[in-house]
Amino acid sequence: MRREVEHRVRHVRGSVRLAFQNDFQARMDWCVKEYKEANHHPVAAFGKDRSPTIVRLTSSPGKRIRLDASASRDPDNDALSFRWYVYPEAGTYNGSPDITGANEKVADIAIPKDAGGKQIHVILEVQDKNPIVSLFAYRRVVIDVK
Ligand SMILES: [Ca+2]
Repeated sequence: MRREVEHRVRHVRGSVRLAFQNDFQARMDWCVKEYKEANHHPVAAFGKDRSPTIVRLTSSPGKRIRLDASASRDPDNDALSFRWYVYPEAGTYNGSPDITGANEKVADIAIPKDAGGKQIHVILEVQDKNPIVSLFAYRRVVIDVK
């Protein structure tokens, strides 16, 4: 089973692969260790919203939108790192909107002037810095540009 899982994850790219492998290790730890000895997922917040739901925003070309994940937390009190990136395959805008502070808990995205009528998907990735194994949490922000 483990061999099959490892074979499959080779086909998944980048941090998603790491997230998957680390989830697997963390679940093994949950089976055999006390709560306080295992790592648990961070919670990615957008504004005050700590739910797992997709965030829906509306904006206009040329505007900037504040992306604030500072209410994110970790049940083990691990330090957190943050990454914001555009997921172009999911949206309808083909360019690369500029994100200032893409590796900070608070960032902002510039809505391109040619993005009118398009949809931009932004992913927030929160990673904990647990010494046992690092775990990830994600939020998706969907911006409809009028
Ligand atoms: Ca943790």
